[in-house]
Amino acid sequence: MREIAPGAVHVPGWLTPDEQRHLVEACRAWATGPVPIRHTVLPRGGVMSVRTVCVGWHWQPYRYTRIAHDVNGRQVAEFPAWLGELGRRALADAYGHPGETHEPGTAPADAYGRPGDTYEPDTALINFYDGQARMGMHQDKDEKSDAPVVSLSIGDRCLFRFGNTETRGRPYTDVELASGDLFVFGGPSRFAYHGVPKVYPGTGDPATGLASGRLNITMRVTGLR
Ligand code: MD3
Ligand code: FE
Repeated sequence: MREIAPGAVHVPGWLTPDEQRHLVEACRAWATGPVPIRHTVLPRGGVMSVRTVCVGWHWQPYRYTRIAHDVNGRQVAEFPAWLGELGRRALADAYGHPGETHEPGTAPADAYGRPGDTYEPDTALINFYDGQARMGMHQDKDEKSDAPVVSLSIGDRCLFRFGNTETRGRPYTDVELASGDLFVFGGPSRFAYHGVPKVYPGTGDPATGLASGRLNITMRVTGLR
């Protein structure tokens, strides 16, 4: 466990192999529909190199809707209760369990005094990276809530770049993310720039169910209803 910046906690190897297989299976099912996985088209005509499918709420740049107007006009799959529980467990493990005592000043400064208890993510964005896919430095600002983001990585390793809240550029910290890693971004890290400059093909274990590529699942609270 490593705190990269205040509220940004990396927990390597958090998911068990069974949990990774279960998530891969769930993502594979969501990728087929009701709204199939696709390359998101940006408002100015660019096409993202990652492929994305959403549950709970559909993200398109730069808003959340229930209906995937930019794909097939269908409503996205419902956000499953089991995924919310995984999110609460992730927050509790990254930020400390209820009743656990912290050294003064080590608990992140956010609304989660008993971390995880009240966290209710209502959307997950599932990104699939082939060997060429990248994600440029960006902030996630379409959510109307400052609740933490929970990120789970499965498959090939990648280079993850975690920046600052002011600019796309330096200072940033580069971290390698591997299959099973958990990353939580809350408090002052919630609105930091971040991106994925590189994936390392052939570094994943096919036993996860992913023969190649990288899967990233992020849970968020949209603040919408
Ligand atoms: C920090 N995904 O979906 S995960 C994204 O690996 C996104 O697919 C990358 O950036 C991926 O928006 C990075 C880590 C991550 C995700 C969301 C964040 C870091 C974040 C939101 C706020 C701050
Ligand atoms: Fe992001």
